[in-house]
This record gives sequence, C-alpha cells and structure tokens, in this order.
Amino acid sequence: MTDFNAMTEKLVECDADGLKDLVQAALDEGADAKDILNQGLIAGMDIVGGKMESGDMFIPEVLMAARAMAFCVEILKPLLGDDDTSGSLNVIIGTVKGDLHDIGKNLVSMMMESAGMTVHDLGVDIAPETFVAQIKEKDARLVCLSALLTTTMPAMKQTVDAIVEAGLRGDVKILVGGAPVTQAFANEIGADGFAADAGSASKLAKQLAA
Ligand code: B1M
Repeated sequence: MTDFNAMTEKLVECDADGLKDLVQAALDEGADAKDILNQGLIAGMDIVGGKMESGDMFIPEVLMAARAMAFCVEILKPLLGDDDTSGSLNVIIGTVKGDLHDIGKNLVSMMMESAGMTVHDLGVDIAPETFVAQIKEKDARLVCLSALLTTTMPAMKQTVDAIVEAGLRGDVKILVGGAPVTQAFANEIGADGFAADAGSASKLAKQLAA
C-alpha cells in the first residue's frame, strides 16, 4: 500500500531525490496520480505552510520544497489528464500582480491543457494591463486569475476592473482561485466563477465557456 505520509515527510525535508523515488515507486505499484498529488504532495505543502507560518521553516527551505514538488508534478503531469476534452477554448492564466506563487496556477494550467484547452500561461506577478493586452492579442474567451496572498487579492479586483474599462468584459469569462479566495470574494469583485482546486477549475472553465 502506498505510504503517502512518507512523501509528505520527504517534501518537508526538501529531499527532492527521495521524494521522486517514492513518487516513482508509488506509480510503479499502480497508485493513482491524483492520490499522489493530493495525499502526498499537496498535503506535504500544507505542512510546509504551517511550518513557514510558525517560523520553523524559512524561505530558502520553502523554495526547495516547492522545487521538489514542481519536479514531481512534472512526473505526474501526463497521468493527470482529463478525458473530457473541450475543443480549442482559448484561455489566459496568470498569478496576479505582486504575487510570486505559481504551483497551484501551474496545476490549473496543466489540467486545462490536458482537457484540450489552449492555455497561454503568462506566469507570475502579472499586471492588470498585461492581462488586458494578452486578452486582445490571444483573442481569449476565458481569463484565469490566481492569488495566494491576502495582500494580492485586491489585484484580482484591479484586473477585473481593467478588463471592464478596456471594454472587454462582454468578450471573456473570468475565473478566480487560490487559497485565500472564496466564492463570496469572486462575487464581490464581479468574476464569473471561483474554483477551489485545479480539477474543479478545469470543469468550471468548460461550463463557463459553453
Ligand atoms: Co508563500 N505564503 N510567501 N511562498 N507559501 C503562503 C501562501 C502562506 C499561506 C504561508 C503561511 O504563512 N502559512 C502565506 C500567505 C499568508 C496570507 O497571505 N494570508 C505566504 C507568505 C506570507 C509568503 C511571503 C510573503 C513570505 C515572505 O516573504 N515573508 C512570500 C510572498 C512572495 C510573493 O508572492 N510576493 C512568500 C513566498 C513563497 C515562496 C517563493 C518561498 C514559495 C512559492 C514558490 C512557488 O510558488 N514557486 C512559497 C510557498 C511554497 C508557500 C506555501 C507553503 C505553499 C503554496 C503552494 O504551492 N501550495 C503556502 C502555504 C500553503 O499554501 N499551505 C504559502 C500548493 C498548491 C498546489 O496549492 O497554490 O493553494 P495552491 O493551489 C491550489 C488551490 O488554491 C487552487 O488549485 C490548487 C490545487 O489544485 N488554485 C486555483 C490556485 N490557483 C487557482 C486558480 C483558479 C482556481 C483554483 O482559477 C483561476
């Protein structure tokens, strides 16, 4: 039976090689990639977050843990696909201005790509005007905004406002997410949808675009 706790421990120890070996062994044993992601990697990151908050882990270690996780997500990527493909929906995704967190955003991007969408990932720390310019350039129908900090949540509203001011609101649906974001906040800022995780984000994207 797969020992997901061992994975969370390796992640907290920032042992990328050890974690990779455990992930590979679990896959070889037939473990489900989604279970590895949720019960091993994301659960480990939650522990890292707690240690960061309590001062038991510092930024360089958190970065090492994040890199170890990203490395293993790459291994899982081809196995996390969504069979229900959705044509060539043109999507723009980015982490909002001031925010450098990208692991969750990358997972959302990955799930959407594997569901057949064309995803333009702008990266992190993306200014409202860049989102606006990219919507025009890529002729996007869906814009996905990620934020992990309470202090960058206002940048989500600024981005929605910039899209409205540019006269593009009728052309695109806006989906928001990230740990501090809620459905109530999405309603408050005038987004079309909120998703709590990457799988639901991909499903909601299809519904919004339908
Ligand atoms: Co940061 N950090 N961090 N950090 N960091 C948090 C978010 C924090 C909660 C840690 C803590 O204190 N407990 C805290 C925020 C507190 C708050 O705002 N209330 C925090 C802080 C304070 C900071 C700094 C300010 C620390 C400092 O410098 N003093 C700093 C800010 C830098 C900046 O952005 N300007 C900082 C820096 C960093 C690192 C660079 C070291 C690193 C990021 C590396 C990277 O992303 N490449 C880092 C990390 C790794 C974390 C934690 C530990 C893990 C985040 C993560 O990747 N989780 C995090 C604590 C935690 O979350 N438990 C923390 C795993 C990932 C899969 O989950 O991103 O939530 P998540 O994504 C989920 C969902 O939210 C959802 O789908 C994913 C799951 O399927 N989702 C979406 C995400 N985006 C979505 C978009 C959608 C839909 C769903 O639609 C568009």
